[in-house]
Amino acid sequence: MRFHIITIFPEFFSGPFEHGVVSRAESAGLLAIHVHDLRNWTCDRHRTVDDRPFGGGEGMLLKPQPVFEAVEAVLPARTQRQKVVLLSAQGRPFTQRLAREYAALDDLVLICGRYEGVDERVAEHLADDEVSIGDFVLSGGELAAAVLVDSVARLIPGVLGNEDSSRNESFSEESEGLLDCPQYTRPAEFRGWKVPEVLLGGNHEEIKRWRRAASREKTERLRPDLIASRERKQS
Ligand code: 9D3
Repeated sequence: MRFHIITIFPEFFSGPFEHGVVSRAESAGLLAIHVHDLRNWTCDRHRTVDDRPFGGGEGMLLKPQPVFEAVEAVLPARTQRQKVVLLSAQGRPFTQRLAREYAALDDLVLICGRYEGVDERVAEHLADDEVSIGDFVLSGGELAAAVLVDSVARLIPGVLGNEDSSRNESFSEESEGLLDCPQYTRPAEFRGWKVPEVLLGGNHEEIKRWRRAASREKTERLRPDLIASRERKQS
């Protein structure tokens, strides 16, 4: 699978993908990451990528022409296995489901928003999806693109060492929409805090029951929204 990142800060991406899972997958030829400088598709002497919003308002917007030409250069024609995604604060929430969908593609083009935003014609007529990584304000789409690449890359068959990508699916079904249970390693007592007794014994039925209850308790406490969505799915 090929990732293409369109950005005004290409240097940003020399760090995040040099380590760990993504770097190993790239060396193994399972994926490629191509970073493109949006300014390569500007026409003026100052290599201008932004302009003022019609109707007035604070700040600047990414203008459409360099973004359209960059995407058209990277994907001259678009197949069903190629997608263009605009990363923006107004996008639809990125989820594991979307990560799984993207992991099946040949090419994924990521447009990193900047300034106060991007001319809406990019979302309307160029991008297949407009995606946000959460309800908080970033300074631009670059960090969001790095997050998205990491989460999609680890789902590409072969990347995690598990050839059948179904393991991820069975995992998410096994977990039944709950958070992972609390886990502990040695020592059995640290600064007076003891590891739950049941985990030290070898009763695997009892451990399984404890883990399920602990998952549920932690999910209720930290992610009540997940409990509510599970209950909606059951009824
Ligand atoms: C604070 C400025 N804004 C309100 C007037 C809107 C705004 C514009 C541009 C907020 C953020 C940004 C830049 N963010 C992104 O490009 C972005 C983003 C994000 O901010 N949060 C979560 N996911 C993403 S993906 C791209």
